[in-house]
Parts: sequence; structure tokens; C-alpha cells
Amino acid sequence: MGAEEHTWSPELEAFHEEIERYYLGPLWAVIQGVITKEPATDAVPYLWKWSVIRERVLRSGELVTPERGGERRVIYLENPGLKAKGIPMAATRTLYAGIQLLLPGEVAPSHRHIQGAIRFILEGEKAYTTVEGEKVYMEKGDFILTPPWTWHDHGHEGTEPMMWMDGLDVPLLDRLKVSFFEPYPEDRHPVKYPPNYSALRYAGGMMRPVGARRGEGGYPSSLILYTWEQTQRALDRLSELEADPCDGYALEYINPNNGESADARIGSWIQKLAPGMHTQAHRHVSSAVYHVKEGRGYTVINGERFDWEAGDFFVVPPWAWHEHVNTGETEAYLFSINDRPVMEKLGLEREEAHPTGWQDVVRVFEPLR
Ligand code: GTQ
Repeated sequence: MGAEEHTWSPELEAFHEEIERYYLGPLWAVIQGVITKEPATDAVPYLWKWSVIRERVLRSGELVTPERGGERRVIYLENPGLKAKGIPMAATRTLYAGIQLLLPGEVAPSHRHIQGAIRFILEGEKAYTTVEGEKVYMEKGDFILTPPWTWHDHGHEGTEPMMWMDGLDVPLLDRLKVSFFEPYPEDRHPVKYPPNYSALRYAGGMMRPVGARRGEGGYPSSLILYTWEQTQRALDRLSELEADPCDGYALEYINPNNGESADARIGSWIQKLAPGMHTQAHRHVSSAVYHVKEGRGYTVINGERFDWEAGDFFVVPPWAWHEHVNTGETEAYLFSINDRPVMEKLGLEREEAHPTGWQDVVRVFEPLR
């Protein structure tokens, strides 16, 4: 787009070069490539097999430790389209997703950063995250929050490798160049509360303990641990009702202080798809990174079929048509992070229903194995 579509006269070409020497730019040559008719996505739809990731993550456990400097032992998802553009640590242009490994006895030292972080627990038990003095034990399917600028470290009291998904708004903040980071002077930040404090306080789901600690404007969330048990119960009740046509039985993790997304910039969802369910296709400006918690099926993204099974990760880029299908005999559960809170706060979110409901499948994605 842009200049390639035009044939400039040699005289005009020379003029472009002449003004560029003064750090001035010719708008007419550039505008179509930047103020595009609709989102011009360079993040591509993509899918990573869990078997590929898991093997590499475990291997990284033999090669590196989560010490100061590197801080965390994580293998992250690199969107091929963004990698080609030299955009670091990006699953989409706003979202980072990684798989973190902690081995028994290890500590990932305490630090804080302005990037918000969420965790979704994949495998293992008896490891914990401490967030501002609250020690949170991690179990499969739990959702854990590390709000921006909160001290956090990870430790492991169990006997098996512990793995979880990290979701952070790293690429967005890198684009804005607004990062702050600080290591805590010691490996561990002092624990101030009983284990799983906030999950116990908010166990009622729709009730807040009297005198709950609340940040300014309700932010950050005073709930840190959202257990799978509560999540499962909420999904089961919800699925007694009618499903959302595009998203199935879908819940967003929220900040109980203000009812907004659990992290102010990272949206986090859990979706349940009943066997045979085939959602309606739609597209929106916000992008998402999905993790298949359980089940088997496929997602059609811009006409390409991405088959998935438990553990896999896939990306839905901005403004990409997508629909989900559960082909298994059991429920499918999809966890995802998205940048919808940012798009909504900036007034940029838009959504469109697919004109015929379902897309024609024109390609089948072949994942690397
Ligand atoms: O656990 O604090 O995947 O700081 C990337 C950066 C995890 C963490 C990541 C981080 C962390």
C-alpha cells in the first residue's frame, strides 16, 4: 500500500528525498498505509501445539534457572507476523503470553513492573505466587492476578514441575515506551496475609467482605485468586441458560471492587462450549490469545480452520472473523486474554456479525509438531 501504488514522476521522487533530508515527510505517499480503511493486521492467526511447547518448557528447566537478570523461566508465543516485523514478545500487538516453569524448591525472585499480569494454571501443585504479601497457592484452572506495580514472587513447595500461562500487556506498553521495573531487594517479599486470603474473603462471589481493602477508584482488584472450583460452578450455572451466539457460555473475570475487567488493561475470559456447539462468526477490533483448557474442536479464523485439543494455544488477531466448534464428546473450555478493556477505554472497540453466520473454510492450518 501507499507509495507502491503510485508512480511518482522523477521530479516528485527527488522532492520526497529532498524533504526527507530535513526530517519532513510527504503525507500523500504514506497515508493509505497508515490510516487504513479497516484494521490492517500484521499479527497472523496462529496455533501452537501443547506437545511442542511442553517438551521445550521442560527442557528449559535443564538449561536455565529463574534467577535475577532473567527473573523468570518462560517460553513465550511469538506471532510469526510480528516476529517478521521485529516486534518483541508479541502474540498480538498488545498481548504477550508465555508458559512459565518452576521446579520444586525454586524461587522466581520478587519484583514489580507496570505491566499487568494474569496467570492461568496448567499443571502441577503446591507452587505459589505471592502478590503484595498474599500467598496464593496455584492449582490447575485457577486464575491469578498480579496487578501493575505489585510485588510478586513465585515459589514451589511441591515435588513435580509446575507450569502456568502468563498473560501480560507487554507489547502494548513497549509500543508506548512506558515501562517501569523494580527488583525487590530480597528474593521473597514478606507474607502479610493468610494463604489464599482474597479467595476466602470473596468466596461468596457476589458479596464483598465488610471493610475490604480497596485501592483508589476500586483499583487494583482486591481479589487475586479466582479458583477453578468457583469458575466451574459459575459456568455450570450459566450453561443452564441460553448460550451467547458468538461466544458460547462465556464469563469475564472481574474486579469485584468496580465490576470492570479483573486487570484494568487485560481482559480475561473463560468459555464453555457444549458438545456439538458451533458459534456464530463475528469480528472485533480487540485481539485475543486462547488456551484450550479442556476438550477438542476447531476455530475458523478468516476462513482457515485451526484444529485444537487440550493445552493448545492460538491467536485471534484484530478484526479477524472467528467462530468456535466443539467436535468432542465432552465440554470444551477455552481460557483467553484480550485487549478489549484497552480498546473500550480508548473508544476503539467495534464488532461486526458475519453476514452469513458461518464462514466458508478455505484452508486448514498445519501446526508445527
Ligand atoms: O512472572 O513476573 O512471563 O515479569 C514475563 C515477565 C512472567 C512474572 C512473564 C514477568 C513474569
